[in-house]
Amino acid sequence: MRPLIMSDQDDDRDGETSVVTKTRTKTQRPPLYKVLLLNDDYTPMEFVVHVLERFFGMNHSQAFEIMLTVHKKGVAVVGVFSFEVAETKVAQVMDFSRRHQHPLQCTMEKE
Ligand code: TYC
Repeated sequence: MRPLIMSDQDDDRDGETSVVTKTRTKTQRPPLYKVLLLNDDYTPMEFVVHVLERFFGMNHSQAFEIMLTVHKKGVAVVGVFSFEVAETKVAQVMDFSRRHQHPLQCTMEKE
């Protein structure tokens, strides 16, 4: 047995005092945006299916299903993206539809 002395707990032989601080950096997730496709009475169903395949990477049966949802309910979320990607998708769909003279509308909203 020997007596408990300071150096057992605190090896402070140089006489300096050190303070350890831990910073917890909160990582902010970037906001996400839903891209919505809207129904109308004139755009052909096959055109909408093609848009969903071409710009949203859906296979034919997924695209057909989502197109029917929009047709029946008026609107559906077709994807969730960062602001820049959502903005690009909306612009691509609107431009493609306009060039084919269809009134198909696509919008985005913050999730
Ligand atoms: N309602 C259209 C029709 O009957 C089809 C359609 C589906 C149009 C989805 C737009 O986003 C849309 N031809």
